[in-house]
Amino acid sequence: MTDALFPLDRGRVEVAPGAVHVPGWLSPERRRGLVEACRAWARGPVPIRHTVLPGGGVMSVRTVCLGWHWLPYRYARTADDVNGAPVAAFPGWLGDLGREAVAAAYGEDGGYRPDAALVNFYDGDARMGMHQDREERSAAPVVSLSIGDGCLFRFGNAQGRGRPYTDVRLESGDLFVFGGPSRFAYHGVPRVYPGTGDPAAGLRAGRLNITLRETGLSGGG
Ligand code: MD3
Ligand code: FE
Repeated sequence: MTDALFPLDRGRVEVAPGAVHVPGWLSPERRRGLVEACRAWARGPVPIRHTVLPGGGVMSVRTVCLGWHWLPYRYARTADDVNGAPVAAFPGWLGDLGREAVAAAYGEDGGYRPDAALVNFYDGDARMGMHQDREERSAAPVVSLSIGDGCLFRFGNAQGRGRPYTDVRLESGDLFVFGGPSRFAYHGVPRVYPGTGDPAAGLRAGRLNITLRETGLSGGG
């Protein structure tokens, strides 16, 4: 089929039902703006940190949250595992970007109203093990935006951490939307490729990933 008949198909790859990859979706200007915003969010009110897991493990990724603070394994309005401060507000413009992203992936935004963002920073050695995102009380999609160094993203299945999985390389500017049957699939980042980034975006090294979520929570959680 041609792009003239199906303009929405341009550059979209449906990796699994409901899991849509749109390479290079973020314009260079938007990448720069998001890097600037992430720098400000990383400073506070809750500083970006390595999450400590209940068993004592320390995540290699550094994370800062907006709207709701994620800690293992719940959301809260205050960063109870960092400095106790109220989490920064979820900006309206980021919700608008999330709706635009869902529309780019699925052809319509489905009334998407994200209320939480997790900003993950990966240095060259950081990894994220296979996991499910299950703390949300909503089946709405997760929107993922990547900036900086490329990585290997492993998209698995909803039954367990193991095979079958699909390996996808994510690059600076890529959008991924995970909805429908893909929403509760296991996924992870087994490696980052240092030096493959996007200096024009304002990141000298490392990888940023911003995920938007609907928590389905209200009030103080
Ligand atoms: C599929 N982040 O923050 S983004 C996470 O690149 C997380 O930092 C990774 O996994 C990162 O939880 C992967 C892609 C992603 C995010 C959330 C998902 C894929 C997902 C939720 C459900 C299914
Ligand atoms: Fe995840």
